[in-house]
Amino acid sequence: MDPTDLKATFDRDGFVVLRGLIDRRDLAGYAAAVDRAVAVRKSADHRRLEEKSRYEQSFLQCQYIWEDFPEVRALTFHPAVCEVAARLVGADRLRLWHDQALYKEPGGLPTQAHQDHPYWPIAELRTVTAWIPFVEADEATGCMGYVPGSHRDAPRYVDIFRGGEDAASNVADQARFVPASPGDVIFHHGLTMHMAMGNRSNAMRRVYTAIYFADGCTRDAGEMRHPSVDRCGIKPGAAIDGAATPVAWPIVDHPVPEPWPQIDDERFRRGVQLGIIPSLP
Ligand SMILES: O=C(O)CCC(=O)C(=O)O
Repeated sequence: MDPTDLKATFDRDGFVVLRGLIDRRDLAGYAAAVDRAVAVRKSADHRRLEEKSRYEQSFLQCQYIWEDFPEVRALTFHPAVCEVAARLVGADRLRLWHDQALYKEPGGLPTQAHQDHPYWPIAELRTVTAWIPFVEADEATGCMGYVPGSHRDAPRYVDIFRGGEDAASNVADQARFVPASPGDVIFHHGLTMHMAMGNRSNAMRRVYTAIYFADGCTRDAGEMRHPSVDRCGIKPGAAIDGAATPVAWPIVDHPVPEPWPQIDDERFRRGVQLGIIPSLP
């Protein structure tokens, strides 16, 4: 897609699909690296799908895997992906907020509708997620649906973690569901309302995402905690520029992560135990 059309589509709809942005052979290597990360991170979690919470039944989630699995970095900092992301948020310099594997298990439930930005303590709205499938993402495996234009709506926090409100029931009718193939990348704005279908197939729906933001964005004034800023002591009003959120564009050498502080907090311990966050010393 022509770069001007790309930005115009993103500004109009709040999402845009780039077909074949990543070479399929390269993608197979990245997918193998992310598979290894998920296998290691999730090796201590032996629960069956039905033993998990509503949220956990929508996908296995492993965040910040670029940090403890260096071979994932070639995807996190993929030049074509980062260049498009920078263009979409109108930034000369782009930073990574965090990455994650979102593997929807066979029988996995639909991902409930939500906007992402309300989960992040970032004051400015210049954020974008790259959604990168390793398999055919379709109505059987769990493709994404986006509500066109919803990035112009006010931020609304939906507590999908506790499964309180099934916002999907209200907005699924307005969503455009977008099948995607390996090599395609779908970019969505941090305020775009989105969801995903359940996985009715017998195979894992393997997807990797990376969230980027324009360099210069600052921590908002609220009290929300988040490792991407807390780890580096970023204070409200300050630029988010710590080692947890390295520059991703223009092209840089792959960054080297800093160790995670040991936080004496039950939620943090549970996150490590379930493989959601790294157990880096
Ligand atoms: O892949 C999914 O099921 C949901 C993805 C999502 O919510 C996101 O990338 O923000």
